[in-house]
Amino acid sequence: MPLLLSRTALSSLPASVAVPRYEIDTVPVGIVHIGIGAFHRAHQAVYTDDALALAGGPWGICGISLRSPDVRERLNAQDCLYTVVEKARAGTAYRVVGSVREVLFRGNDLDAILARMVAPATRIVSLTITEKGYCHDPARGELNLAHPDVVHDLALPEDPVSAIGLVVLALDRRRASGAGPLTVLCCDNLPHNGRLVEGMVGTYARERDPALAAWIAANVTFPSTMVDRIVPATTESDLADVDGALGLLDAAPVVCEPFRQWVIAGEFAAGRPAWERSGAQFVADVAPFEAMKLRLLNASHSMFAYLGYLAGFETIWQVAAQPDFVALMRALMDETTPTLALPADVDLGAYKAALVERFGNPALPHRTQQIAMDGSQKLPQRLLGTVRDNLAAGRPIDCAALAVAGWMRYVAGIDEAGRAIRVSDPLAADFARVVAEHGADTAGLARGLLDLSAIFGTDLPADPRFVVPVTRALASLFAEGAARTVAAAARRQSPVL
Ligand code: CS2
Repeated sequence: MPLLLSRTALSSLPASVAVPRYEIDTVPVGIVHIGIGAFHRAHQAVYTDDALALAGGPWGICGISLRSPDVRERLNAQDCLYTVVEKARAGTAYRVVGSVREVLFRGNDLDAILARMVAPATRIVSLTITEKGYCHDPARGELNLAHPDVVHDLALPEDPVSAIGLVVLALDRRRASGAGPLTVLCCDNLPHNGRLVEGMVGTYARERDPALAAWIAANVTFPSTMVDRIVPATTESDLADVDGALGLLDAAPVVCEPFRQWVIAGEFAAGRPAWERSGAQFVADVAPFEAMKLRLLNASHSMFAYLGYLAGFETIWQVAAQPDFVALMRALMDETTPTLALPADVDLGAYKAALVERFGNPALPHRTQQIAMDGSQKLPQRLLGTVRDNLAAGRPIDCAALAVAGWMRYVAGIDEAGRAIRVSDPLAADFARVVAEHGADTAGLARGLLDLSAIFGTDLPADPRFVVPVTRALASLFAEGAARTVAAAARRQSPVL
């Protein structure tokens, strides 16, 4: 039986596996990260691992898991070390990351979590809790005060279940104990994510105590970030593969593409790791980069997820191997481009070409069904902002309309072979209600879904320039199926095909 990965076992790893180039034991915790899932471990923790090796500093990470003790059990058993497996077409690279120094679980470590968040040594609280973790109204970007978790936390603020509730409780205690300023760093795929979280923390804090909200405004900063790395959920076969490469058992590896990008703007109230040394870009305004990534990468991802799933493809690289789908992705990106305003040194053409290449990486199976999750929380910033900007300028929106129709067809809940689709979304009950009401009436279904104002606001459902093409595309998806609808759209968009 091979040994478990651990500090003492690091020296027995094969030379091909990179290991931390600093003394992990002596690194104090300076960052508390809420949402210690695969994405954080393959992204910010890697940047921090590099920064610790290159520049040192008190920037170990305490990871917090809100929903399940699983990661805590796995990581704590192996000194919080884990392998990042970078999979390229050309081969695989393995590195063990040491920046995570502790993992706690909300379920039974609340006191320890608060002690960490309130400690003066903690200077940054960062978050990757996915879009739905913010309990917000995605169309308006505001905290949803009627969300059950928010209602719960406002009634019992000392026992928070939401991330915002936990952060504000910790801030309140920092205020009381004089622990000093803090940076709250959102690393989720939301537009203006720093400002958004600042607004939600402010709303929640004001509900609790206006004086607390004022203290937060004076002592806490909320930089904005654009984060990018494709990190599919780890599978059993990934685990076996890593164990083979290491000659040790690793119960918590993460698998990702080689590419990574992190763009950050804004003040850090109490210092930060030398992330610029590990490749993070510090800019004056992150908004153009966020828009580029959300509206090109994530929008195409969602489009591939819904239409690709419906056409029978399990993974993104399989969808990206279909010329019609790639033509449609290119057309969607071209449709989106006039809404973007990037600094002159950003080569958008190269960025778009790289996206097609990245999606096509067959070494990295990324399930369409994984990306299809939580569409209600994703559509506004991925597709609907583009639609609004293009409609305002009188430009076409056909590709985005087809992507939205793909989402509608998917949440209708039955695939093209008549099998049930497992629709995972905080608004799944609303979808089911609309589907039950309208059955096979496509226009009614489109109308019912468009009426969900948390997704579409009130402007888009009232605009025939959006409603008509979406309804038409949805009808085609039902009548012709996804593959034929995509082929026809690809032909229309690029007549040379
Ligand atoms: C994906 C993202 O699951 C999803 O919705 O679109 O997680 C995507 O892989 C990352 O944003 C890439 O940086």
